[in-house]
Amino acid sequence: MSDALNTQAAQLADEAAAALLATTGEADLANAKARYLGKQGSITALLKQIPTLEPDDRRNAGRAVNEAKRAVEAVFAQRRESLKDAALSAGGDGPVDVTLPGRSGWRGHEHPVTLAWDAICDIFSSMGFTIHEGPQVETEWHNFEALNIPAGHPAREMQDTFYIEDGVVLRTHTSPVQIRTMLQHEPPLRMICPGPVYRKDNDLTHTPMFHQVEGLVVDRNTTMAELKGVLAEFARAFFGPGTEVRFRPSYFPFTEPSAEVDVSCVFCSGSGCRVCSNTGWLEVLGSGMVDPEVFRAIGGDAFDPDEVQGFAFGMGIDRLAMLRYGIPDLRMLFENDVRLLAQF
Ligand code: 2U9
Repeated sequence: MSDALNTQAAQLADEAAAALLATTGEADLANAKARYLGKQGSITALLKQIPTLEPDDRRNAGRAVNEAKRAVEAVFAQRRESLKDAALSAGGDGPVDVTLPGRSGWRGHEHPVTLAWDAICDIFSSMGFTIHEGPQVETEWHNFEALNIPAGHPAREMQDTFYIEDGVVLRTHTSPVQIRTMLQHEPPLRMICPGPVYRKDNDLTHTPMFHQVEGLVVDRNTTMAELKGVLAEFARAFFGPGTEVRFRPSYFPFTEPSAEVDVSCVFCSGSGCRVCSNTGWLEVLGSGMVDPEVFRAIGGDAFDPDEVQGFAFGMGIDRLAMLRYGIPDLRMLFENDVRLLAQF
């Protein structure tokens, strides 16, 4: 009787091992195990027969059936590991580790020019300036004539300006927005106008489209001292409280007197480096008192140059973004390489 049980146990162990090794997945493996070792399993059935045997036979058969059981359990464990490894190396759905942190989704980033644009608008808004935008396709009158840039002026040359048709251009600066605003609003005026502008320029430091922000203040008692105060305040808010400012005489057709504004180098704090060509200063702004000819172009009584004065300024947003965020090459702003953008 015990011999028969021994033989059966050995046969079942072989059969079970083959069945377990032939399984292809976790569920399959669990079913195979249950067929042999589960409550209704065939090896379990042999175990149940042992107490019915004669005492001598019981010991023999018990050893043989338990050996078969252990062998099958070992094959089961081995097969479970190899199925797990295969699933992991196939990248398939191996066992899920619920303690792993979730993968965050891809989020977009604000472009450095947008960040600088918003920072500039915030600073001037806090000083009481309103923000205006206008058309990018402009008449020659709004873009040039009204700004004291008459026909024949070098800025109006075909090689500098994109002409759409006779008398119509892509704006070369945002100044026409101020002209349009003055035609619609009476003084006092305190405004800035950010936006894209276009010039036929394309080299290391120029792109055919770039971004400007210009400002204009018109009131009865506006002075150059206020211009200096506003721009020094802006420079400190944008580049940091330790920023120094200096004004140098300059020339623009639409302002008189005119001044260029330098800030102490944001990289070396004025001690001299490659970025500031060892001068300690960076040129960032143009400015001046509005030329009375510009007010005369607006016409009417509201902007009578004997009654009101104004100051104006202009700067390149792209250049300010490069200085603020330490971007070394202008072209990086227009390539839209996500390795750069993802840092903002
Ligand atoms: C009106 C009257 C005057 C705007 C001004 C500048 C000086 C200036 C440059 C800075 C770098 C352009 O981006 S840039 O190349 N701009 O230097 N702009 S004053 O003056 C105005 C504007 C509008 C009605």
